Amino acid sequence: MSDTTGKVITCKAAVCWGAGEPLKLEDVEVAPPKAHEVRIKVLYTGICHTDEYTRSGSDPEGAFPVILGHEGGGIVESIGEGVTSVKVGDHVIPLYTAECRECKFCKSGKTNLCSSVRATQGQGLMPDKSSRFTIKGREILHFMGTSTFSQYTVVADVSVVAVNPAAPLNKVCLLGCGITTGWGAVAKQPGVEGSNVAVFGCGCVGLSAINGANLVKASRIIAVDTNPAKEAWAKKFGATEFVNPKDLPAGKRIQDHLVEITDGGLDFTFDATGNVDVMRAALEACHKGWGVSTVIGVAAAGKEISTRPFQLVTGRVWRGTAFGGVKGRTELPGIVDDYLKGSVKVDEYVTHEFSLADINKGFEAMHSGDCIRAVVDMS
Ligand code: NAD
Ligand code: DAO
Ligand code: ZN
Repeated sequence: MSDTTGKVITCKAAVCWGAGEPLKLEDVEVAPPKAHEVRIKVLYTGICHTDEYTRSGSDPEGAFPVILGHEGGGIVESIGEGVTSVKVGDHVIPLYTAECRECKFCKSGKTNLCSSVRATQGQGLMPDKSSRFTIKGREILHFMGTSTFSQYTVVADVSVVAVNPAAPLNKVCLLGCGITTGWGAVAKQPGVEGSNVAVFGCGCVGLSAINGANLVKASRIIAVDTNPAKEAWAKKFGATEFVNPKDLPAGKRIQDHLVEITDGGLDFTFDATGNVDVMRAALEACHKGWGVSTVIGVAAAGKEISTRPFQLVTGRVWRGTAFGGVKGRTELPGIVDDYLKGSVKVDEYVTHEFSLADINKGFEAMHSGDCIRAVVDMS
């Protein structure tokens, strides 16, 4: 038991007060965890596009004021009554995709989505419909059930997993979203071994999908990105080829080019751009009869996907995945161990590091085109 157990902790947090505003460093009060809740001292957090999506006001359902952040790593400071999933002192990763192991979804064996805290998480609240964050008595909302842009955060016990303490948290915090998402989307997709694969978008998520395709021994891994600087990145992560759609002859569509160079199309394609036109191209680049295209990217509000239905009638499959289909509490410790053994890349994604005071520079870096992931030191 620490000397802060049961007490309100006042600490620094980067608060988003409104859409489009830079985050503001504030003294925030963090209440002790209630039953089935865990208070975590956050040591590091990555910045991911979903944080920016809400900060910039692109999410029409984004609510303020809020403490963003969902790619974190820290140490359990205290636990509420009934918590058995973690203990004080554990090194943990908060999970924006909970795993209760009791709901219809968890028990289905068909999905990693979990309904246990879904409704309140979407409202920026803890399961009892209240917040643990205040500033001078004013309630501040949680985000994605994680809020890792605070030096202390409170999460539901189903939304956190203990990992090997030998793993550096300034790296494995990234397994809380982007890396696990890309890796899982490929590694958990049956049939990729020996197949040809195209990954559209070579950011953190796409590079991780490429790494996953390499690990499961896909025969051909074609990376597609409009940024020429991503060729070197893609090849470093295992791509066998790189195509920049901008280099194609005028009027030539990327899907037609890919179908030509693969004798009819890809066995598997993955969208890691969030662009709905790219999602269509990824589907239409699939081989007739069996090609499977997975949407990983999150599209801007109001966007819709389309293709000719004949693309599906003729045997292509269009699917999607959240958090790579990974069940966080069950599978993330093993992924951390695979990282420690050297099979899953993590360190390689960290291109920028910032202090909490400079967290807004991390958001600027994300728009620069040369940032794969920025990690923020929360101390
Ligand atoms: P990122 O911005 O770092 O990478 C996107 C890449 O796509 C960039 O390299 C960019 O140059 C490239 N790109 C942009 N337009 C393109 C085009 N027309 N053709 C080819 N390449 C193009 O983003 P990221 O962090 O890798 O995330 C990728 C997407 O995945 C985002 O939409 C993000 O919101 C989403 N995401 C989804 C999940 C999930 O669970 N499904 C989890 C994390 C992130
Ligand atoms: O269970 O209904 C649900 C929603 C689950 C949300 C999954 C979020 C997937 C996209 C996350 C984007 C990046 C963090
Ligand atoms: Zn569940």
